Amino acid sequence: MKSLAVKATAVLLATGIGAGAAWSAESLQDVMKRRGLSQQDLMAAAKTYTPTGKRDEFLAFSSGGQSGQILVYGIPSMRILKYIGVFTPEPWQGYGYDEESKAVLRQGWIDGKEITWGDTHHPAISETQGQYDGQFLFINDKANPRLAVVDLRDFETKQIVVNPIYKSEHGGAFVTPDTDYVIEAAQYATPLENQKFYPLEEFNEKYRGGVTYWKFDRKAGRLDPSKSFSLELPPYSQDLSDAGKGPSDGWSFTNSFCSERYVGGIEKGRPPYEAGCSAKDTDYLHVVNWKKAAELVAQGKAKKINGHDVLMMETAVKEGILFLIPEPKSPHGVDVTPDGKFIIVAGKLDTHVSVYSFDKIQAAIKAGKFESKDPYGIPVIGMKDALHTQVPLGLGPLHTQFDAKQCVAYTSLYVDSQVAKWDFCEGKVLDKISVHYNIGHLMTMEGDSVDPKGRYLVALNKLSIDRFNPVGPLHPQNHQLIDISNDKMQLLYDMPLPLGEPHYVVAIEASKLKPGVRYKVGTNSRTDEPHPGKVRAGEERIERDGNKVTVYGTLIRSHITPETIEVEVGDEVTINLTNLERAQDETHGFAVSTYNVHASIEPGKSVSVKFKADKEGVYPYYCTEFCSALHLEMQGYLLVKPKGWKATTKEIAKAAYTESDYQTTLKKVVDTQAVIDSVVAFITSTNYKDFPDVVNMVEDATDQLGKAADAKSRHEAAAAKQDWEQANLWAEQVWQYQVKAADIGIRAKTYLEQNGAKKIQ
Ligand code: RUQ
Ligand code: CUA
Repeated sequence: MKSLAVKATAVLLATGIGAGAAWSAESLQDVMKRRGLSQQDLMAAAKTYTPTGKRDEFLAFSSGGQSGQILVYGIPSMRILKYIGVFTPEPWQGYGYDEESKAVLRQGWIDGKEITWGDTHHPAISETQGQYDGQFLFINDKANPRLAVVDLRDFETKQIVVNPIYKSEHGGAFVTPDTDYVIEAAQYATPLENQKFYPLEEFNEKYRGGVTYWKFDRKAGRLDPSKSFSLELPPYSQDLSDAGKGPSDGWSFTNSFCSERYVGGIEKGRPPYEAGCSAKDTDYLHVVNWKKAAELVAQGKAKKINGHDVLMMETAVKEGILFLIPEPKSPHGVDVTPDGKFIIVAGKLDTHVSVYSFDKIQAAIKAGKFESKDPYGIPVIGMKDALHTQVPLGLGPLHTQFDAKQCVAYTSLYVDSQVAKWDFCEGKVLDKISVHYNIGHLMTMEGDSVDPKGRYLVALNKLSIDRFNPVGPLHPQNHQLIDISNDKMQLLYDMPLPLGEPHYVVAIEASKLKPGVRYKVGTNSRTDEPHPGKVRAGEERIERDGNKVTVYGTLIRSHITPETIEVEVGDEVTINLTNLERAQDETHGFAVSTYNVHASIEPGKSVSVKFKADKEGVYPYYCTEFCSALHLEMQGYLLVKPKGWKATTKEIAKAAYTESDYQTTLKKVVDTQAVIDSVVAFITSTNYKDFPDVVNMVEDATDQLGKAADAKSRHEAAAAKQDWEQANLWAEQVWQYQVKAADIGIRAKTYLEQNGAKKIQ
């Protein structure tokens, strides 16, 4: 070891590289000195560094803010694993460039208009009995009131729904403990009827807020608009929401700001919104019995607005399912404790967090003890009758998350740029840590479920100012990882995120996720149904019906079938493609020059791309993923011919191959077969059948080799006729099949060696 290091140093010095710094001989102390690292830094590094091949304990799903996407990263390594296209196109995954995903994005068009961005805020993982179950993910779009469903079996967006009565929303997505409903609350009040104008002078009478309960059909994996409903609410700028759990299951809680119902108009000399909307010392927490609301809707007590069931305030008040409680002051987050007993409201413009007791709220409701009614007749429960305690935490408290330890909560302090650790049972502060800078949300592991896992906290900071190398006036966002396993919090890591303001993040134990590695052959991944354009090997074809040309093609290393598509100018072309691979991670891409279509086709998936061949010419198409050594050769031509073009009698030019070329190729085939035989001997000498991944690879390899027989008879027939061009090329094709089989076989062999396969003979 030492002599190697010495040698390496000698080489470096001799070549003049790194003169003066003997890199390879550095000790840990040397590195600490050179990089200016403290013992504390080393500790942080040891807690986050994840060596090659090792995986993370938790996966985080982060809102991608204005990108309309979701980011997936690992904790504690903070390595980004995926961007999921949700409300906006994502080219790598073909999202928005193939027909199946376009159909999902089209669900999110509003009033017939395509919306090409989203303001994603709050992701939520589906729950079973209040525990994250790792099956589905929901996220909202504030600007264009929409909600999306992502299936965590393949991390793909399956559905987008548009809220039928709002023009913006913020308080979503929050799930009820069994994911019966996904909650989405409005933000800026507007008339609920679509495309209806009322002047601002009629704000109090005609403008409304609300909260929507989207019914989730878990079996279908989709939201069911026909069974979803909303509750009409006053124009109080509803903000965040949370669902009750345990004793408070069946209830939901929604904050508000600007319950002043102030209408600005600075250009007309009126004081601005910010002054008028924060003038009062309190706003209202909305307390809703959603279980009872659902029953009332089922009994036909809702009114249809824009074809959607809306339970009007009048009905809600009469039926006793809607209450208000004052809360200080322009509050932001509302978070139900894991035991479901308390509701924590963070003050934003007030230094306190207010801890409301669900028991006390229920007692007041039972006793009919209300301090007043709001202008819409909604009973108001006195603050002191509902409060458990109030704790002064600091400036700008926004959001709260929970620890695995009883009664321990963490609240973000936006103005102070700190995280406060505190006890919500006793009402006392335990610790504080500074973050950089202006923290918005914060997130602990499964920290909004009934069973938080503790361990780590991520601070989602709005500003990063000087934390990273400057990249122009627009700075990255900063997710800071904090160790919360001890009494004192320790800052571990800064992760810059180069995507629009990431609002909220949720993190789940990685072991709870069970994503697939391939689809059943011929699956439309966006509907989970068999794809009408799917074909198996040997069934590829091109059909014409009038000016409609439909291609039924396949992809497998390293060719696209068909390799030529001939159409006429003006034809409407649909290309269906099925990836026939079984091996893990053998994705092929598909693109046609200048027609703006792209697809990512994972093993088993079928997709289609569609375009009008409106330009005469020659357009290469090819695979866009580096899928094998012959990836670049995974190509073909779309020939767009002028109308009435007569086929040429000329043949494609031949290459001058000789008999000796043919013999050389045959020798290559024999040598390669020897390699394959030795790999096969190794694999079959082990218990490889215990490794499903290897079984799949072996099947793929056998498939490839199986095709060689046909190529072999072709080269032998050509050789008999002394057609050395055909003989040599078909022999080459035999070799291509062998190379692919050997490639997969070697992957399988490596996999077995690395995963402890046992010899069985
Ligand atoms: S919000 S920084 Cu959109 Cu969740 Cu609070
Ligand atoms: Cu398939 Cu590259």
